[in-house]
Amino acid sequence: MKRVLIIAGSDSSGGAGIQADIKTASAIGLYPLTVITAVTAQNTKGVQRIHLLSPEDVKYQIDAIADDIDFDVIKVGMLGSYEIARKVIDFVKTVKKPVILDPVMFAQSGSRLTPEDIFYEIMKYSYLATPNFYETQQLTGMNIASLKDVKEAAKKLCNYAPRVLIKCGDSKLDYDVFYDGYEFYEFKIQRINTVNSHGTGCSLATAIASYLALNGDILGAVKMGREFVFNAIKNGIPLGSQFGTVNQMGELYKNSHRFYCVSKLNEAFQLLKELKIGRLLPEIQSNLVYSILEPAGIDDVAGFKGRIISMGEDIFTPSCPQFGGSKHIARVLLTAKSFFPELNSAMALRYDRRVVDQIKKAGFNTAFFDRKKEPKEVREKEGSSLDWGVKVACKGLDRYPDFIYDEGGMGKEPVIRVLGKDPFEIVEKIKKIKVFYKNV
Ligand code: PXL
Repeated sequence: MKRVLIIAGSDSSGGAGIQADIKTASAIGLYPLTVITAVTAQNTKGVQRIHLLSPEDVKYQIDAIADDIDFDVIKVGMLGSYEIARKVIDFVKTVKKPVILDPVMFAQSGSRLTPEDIFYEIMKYSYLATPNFYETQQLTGMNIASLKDVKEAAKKLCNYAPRVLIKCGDSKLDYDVFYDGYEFYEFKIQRINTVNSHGTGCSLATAIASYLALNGDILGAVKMGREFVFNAIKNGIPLGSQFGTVNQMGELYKNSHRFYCVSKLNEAFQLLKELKIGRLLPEIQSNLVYSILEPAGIDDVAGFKGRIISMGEDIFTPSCPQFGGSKHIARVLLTAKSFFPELNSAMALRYDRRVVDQIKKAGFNTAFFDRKKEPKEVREKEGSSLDWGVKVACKGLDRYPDFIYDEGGMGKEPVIRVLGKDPFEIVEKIKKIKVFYKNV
């Protein structure tokens, strides 16, 4: 496992600083070693207090690591004072490991965290510096108004650092600029409308350091780091009363859930195949879906694209399960899940009144909606019909329904929908009621 040595300050709100660095490195798969320079007391409203550790405290932490533990890359964030920077510079000029320097001057709230003249010297020992727009203006003394100005600033900064990534997300400009002393690379900024962006700068520098350690390619590391931060912003967490924080773990958890859902759907589908339930599928065919735990929409629900289809008693599917693979039954699930968050899986079956009677008799919890009562405006709005029906069926229930059925309507086949916490619960329920279809 690659290791990143992080030299940075602590942020009590957990969003930026060393907390962001640790989460970022861990999410990417590196082991974080930490040297803490300062303890800040802050929340989503601002920084209340900054306590700098003594230069000796910082040196002791550096020596403790350097004396015993190997690492692959260094990330430097908040330094706090010239004296602390001195200790860090004395260290980084002796090690032959790439240093990713985030020249942190201000917190997002505007509080000053480090005087800027510290950075000219440490930039010389860095592999890459990652100033944001304001830090770039401070460091160059320029008033930057265009992409051309950014490039000029990059050239100026490369009198100190060998490479720079100038982050323009907090300006009106549309591109971040990477300059390696030879060529410029422009990266289009994809903005997300959110207040939960605390921690982006720290996370980006650590992500770049981490990918550099893994791949050894700085341009690739910059690209991957930017994508990492984009996802962290996309998964941001509303926190406190003002600026929430990015979520470095969000995509990792989502992806591991996604993998889990797909493999479990495959397993459950094999069990369904063995049940020989071809004759239980509706005319419109069926689907079996499985949602991640906190879905944002149908793209977070896995299903079989092209549906599950029947031939005699057998069932088939033309595709592997994939996210966004189902439209109808995924929507049914998401609406039911808004009432009963424990529901994660659903499947459609052929309707027969006698089957429904037997399901009820067997003690299952059933719910019903009547398409004849569907309001005109719902009927006229494409795709809203099932949403309405499932809401009607779930409203007022104190436990989730095992089955939601309707008796059809103009051009709509009646359907029984099986619901459960996971696809295996669906398989078990179908196993129990399969015999009811034989009796009709
Ligand atoms: O994002 C810059 C930063 C770095 N380090 C610490 C911080 C912040 C911003 O708030 O608090 C400790």
